[in-house]
Amino acid sequence: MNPEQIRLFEQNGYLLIPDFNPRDQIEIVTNRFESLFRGEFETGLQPDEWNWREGVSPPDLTRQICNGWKSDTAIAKLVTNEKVGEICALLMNWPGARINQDNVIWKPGGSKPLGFHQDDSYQNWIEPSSMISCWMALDDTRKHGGTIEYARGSHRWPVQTKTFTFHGPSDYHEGLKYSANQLGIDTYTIDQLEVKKGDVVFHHGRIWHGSEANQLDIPRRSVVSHCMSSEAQFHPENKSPIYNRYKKFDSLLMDESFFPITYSRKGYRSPFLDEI
Ligand SMILES: O=C(O)CCC(=O)C(=O)O
Repeated sequence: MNPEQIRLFEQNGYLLIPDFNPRDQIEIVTNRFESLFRGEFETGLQPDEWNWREGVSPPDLTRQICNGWKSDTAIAKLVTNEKVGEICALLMNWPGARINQDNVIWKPGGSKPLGFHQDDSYQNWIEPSSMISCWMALDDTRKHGGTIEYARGSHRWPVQTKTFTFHGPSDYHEGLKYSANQLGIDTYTIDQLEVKKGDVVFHHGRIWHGSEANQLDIPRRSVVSHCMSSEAQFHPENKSPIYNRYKKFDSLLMDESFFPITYSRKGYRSPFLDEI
């Protein structure tokens, strides 16, 4: 990381780093997609969220799994990479980084969009309630192929508490337009990224982002490592209906088994990660 990269992240709210993940690792991960979405889990554990199931869910919806790292060691190696944690901590000025959750996303040709949102709108169950994410391309991406889009600089807008349809909305920019209107912002720029497989994009938890329908006949797959501060704790009152399952009765501390520390400036990393 050099000062120019940090400046770009601060200015735009996202930072592209080309050729980050090796091609052989990507191939192993993409080869797991079909079995994962069929419900065949290498580790024997179901992911925390599984929003698309073969033979059950509409074929034109984007397929998403959250916390695939618990179900598959190839996903785990990608999302818990120490370097990812280090860059997240550096860009957010945190003492370290830990996994909040991951996403495994598969947009086959013809699939519907994912609605624009700010990741931090969903983070009121943690303190500090902010995230940074490493979005990892597993395919080359193109305009009209459902690539990731960012509203440049919108990480400086406040967190929107109203939420909008995420899977297959009729207007995937609805939330962004609503917020801009509330804030009196007339113009903004949307960057539709055309990246290569292996490239990654670090994005701020407050940047507005989403992706268009995939109008091409090639898939667009990605894995996202969503990170929070290594010192994040559960919020004393607000709850996540899914992730507060992992909160102990008498403590706000997060257990590393479920929210592993991938990097810390002190040199600590959850030891089990290097045994995966
Ligand atoms: O990959 C996409 O289309 C959306 C990803 C996303 O919402 C995220 O990384 O937070």
